[in-house]
Amino acid sequence: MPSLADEARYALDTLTDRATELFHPTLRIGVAGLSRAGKTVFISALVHNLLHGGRLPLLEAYASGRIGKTYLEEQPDDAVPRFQYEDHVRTMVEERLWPQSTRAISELRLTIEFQSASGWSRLFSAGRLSLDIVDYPGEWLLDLPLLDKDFQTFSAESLQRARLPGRAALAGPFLAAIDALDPMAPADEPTSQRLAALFTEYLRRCRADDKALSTLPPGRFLMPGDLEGSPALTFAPLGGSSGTAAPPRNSFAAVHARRFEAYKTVVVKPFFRDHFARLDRQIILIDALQAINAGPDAVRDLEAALTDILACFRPGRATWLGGLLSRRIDRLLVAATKADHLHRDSHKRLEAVVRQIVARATERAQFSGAQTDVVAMAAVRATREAQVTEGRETLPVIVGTPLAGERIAGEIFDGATETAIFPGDLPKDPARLFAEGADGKGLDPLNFVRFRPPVLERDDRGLTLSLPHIRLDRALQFLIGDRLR
Ligand SMILES: Nc1nc2c(ncn2[C@@H]2O[C@H](COP(=O)(O)OP(=O)(O)OP(=O)(O)O)[C@@H](O)[C@H]2O)c(=O)[nH]1
Ligand SMILES: [Mg+2]
Repeated sequence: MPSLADEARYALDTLTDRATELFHPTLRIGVAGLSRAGKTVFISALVHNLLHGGRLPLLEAYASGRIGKTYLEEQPDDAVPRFQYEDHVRTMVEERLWPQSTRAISELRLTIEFQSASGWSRLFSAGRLSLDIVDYPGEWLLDLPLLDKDFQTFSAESLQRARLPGRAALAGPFLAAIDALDPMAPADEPTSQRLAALFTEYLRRCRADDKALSTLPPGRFLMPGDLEGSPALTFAPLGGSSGTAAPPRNSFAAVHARRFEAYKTVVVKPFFRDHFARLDRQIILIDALQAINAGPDAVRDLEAALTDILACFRPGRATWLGGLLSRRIDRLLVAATKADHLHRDSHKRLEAVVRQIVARATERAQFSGAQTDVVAMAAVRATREAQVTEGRETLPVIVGTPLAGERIAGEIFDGATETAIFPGDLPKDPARLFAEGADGKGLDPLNFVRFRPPVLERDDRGLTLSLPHIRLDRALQFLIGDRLR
């Protein structure tokens, strides 16, 4: 349960936010996704398209010509790193490379001036809406459920998952160490460090590209930052004790339990208070294609991660989170990015897969409340579509410039040559991607290479046009459209 002081502080924060909101309408949008999901590219493309008059026919206010000036402004939080928009765009547009991985939270304020659609509101003043866009790792979201768990529950759940078929092989050395340990024995630091290192290594292996399993908490173990080596990050889930007696002081069980609580205090609660509890809208980016390609284990795992995430957005009243979440997120979008890796014919199927993953997660998390939608999109479209005729067959292909070093069927690309690739099809029936016990047999793996960002076209005056995308405008309409009326 939260302490009274905590609660008073959150209430005050919310009040302050609301008061400012009266004079200066703002919308705080959280952009989350596991690492490499496409957050940085998404935010950069969104801002670039709004600033540079991109093609956004599905954003109603924009299509009907009601958007006036759009500009970047000083962000509201002085202690949060600024989202380095200009650098990211320069990398993509000038170097045609993708931005560097960003491992922490960052923020950017974009202000939109618009004409209200109703004559009545227009009478008073032109509308103005500031978007505070917050980029934060999805790993931090997965930590939130820890707030309602004690060390024993955390341990039991973690070990149970580690023994699942898809993970057991990756967890081997860690599980062996846990099985050999007596949690009631007096703790010693080298052993604790070794257990934490084995546990971290197991979490890291799950994230490796070919496995594509979703991350398990604690999220900060894979991105420790300046907490690296601190006690709050030097623990591991332990096997159960025999009997119910409290573990002896200074035993492994007692020390690790204390550190687990410290992790919640120094890592999870500040994130919740300073960032999560202040969001109005949320987009969750998922790399569904990577999971699909890795097989049913990875797809089910992604679904489990989404279930945990959705539970954070609608926690029960009696829980730590539920007691404090006064400002509820009212719109939540789950977006599969990188749809430009598929031909248009498969986009609807990709969306169907994501819809199914989200539906199952929603049901399991007993999530309701926020308006939810899903979209298959590409924040930056790196390919175009074409047809290739082989003998009598015509194949739908995508054309782009693979990054230097990418390979398909033994061919290694040089980063300069344009290539047509037949990406393959998603199955008509999404259920095939989940099939329990299946290893994806019968499904041809999709052909993936990472492409370079596209060459930007120039208009008559030689100005570069905005970054091309797929359905970014639909995502925007869902996230902010109602506030531009
Ligand atoms: N083709 C294509 N590739 C994309 C797109 N978005 C992201 N990518 C690829 O995905 C990679 C990761 O994208 P980022 O935006 O850096 O992902 P992130 O979620 O910010 O990752 P971290 O900062 O590491 O957490 C990029 O380097 C691209 O290779 C897209 O819209 N189209
Ligand atoms: Mg990033």
